Amino acid sequence: TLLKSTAALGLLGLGAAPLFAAPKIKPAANAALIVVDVQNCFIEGGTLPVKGGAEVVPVINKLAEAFDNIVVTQDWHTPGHASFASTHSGKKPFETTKLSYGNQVLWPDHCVQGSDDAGLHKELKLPTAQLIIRKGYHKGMDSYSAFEEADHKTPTGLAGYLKARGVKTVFVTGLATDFCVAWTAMDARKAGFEVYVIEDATRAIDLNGSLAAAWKQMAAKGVKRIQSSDIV
Ligand code: VGL
Ligand code: ZN
Repeated sequence: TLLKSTAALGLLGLGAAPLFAAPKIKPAANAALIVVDVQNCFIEGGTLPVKGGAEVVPVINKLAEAFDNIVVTQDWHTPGHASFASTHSGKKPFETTKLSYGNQVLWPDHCVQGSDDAGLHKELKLPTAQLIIRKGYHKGMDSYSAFEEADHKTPTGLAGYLKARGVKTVFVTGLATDFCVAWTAMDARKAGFEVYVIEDATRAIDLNGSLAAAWKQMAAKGVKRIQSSDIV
């Protein structure tokens, strides 16, 4: 039986880890949790709701207890932002257009600077978070990534901040898996960090297969895909 064989493993000294416990990853002191865009705009009732978006909040609150360093991001657009469909005549949300830096998906107006819609979800509890980084604030350019804007040149300063604080590993959570989480995770790799995405602490938009594509691209760049149960 299973019980007998596990007991036998124990006798053989092969059962050093507690029986049936999930393998644990313990975030080191030089790790940071990045909480991407858990804002009202991306939650049901907001301007660009992500299905199940609110479900990440309790997962992230629990994960936060395991981290000394936490960085929070906010999508923070000007009115009339270049990523808004309403800015481009004849364009509808979820269509694409070509901007100076490349293709841009056009979104409903969302996360406008200073609006309640752009506020952090009120049940997010991150008392030890020390930095809020806002992105997408240049009117003519989007920024899915918390590290650099869509021209792949303009830095937000996050890589420098993390390096100055001795951070080597980042764990990325939040919204949306296939846009801001994925771009943040891939740019973190590019900046030289070890990177984990905690899948059940994210939810996706999944536009035309974007979720599967994002996981594939992240894997190709060495981003590790884990679950919150691997940590807490
Ligand atoms: C995001 C679409 C537009 C995100 C931001 O946070 O993933 N997605 N702006
Ligand atoms: Zn946006």
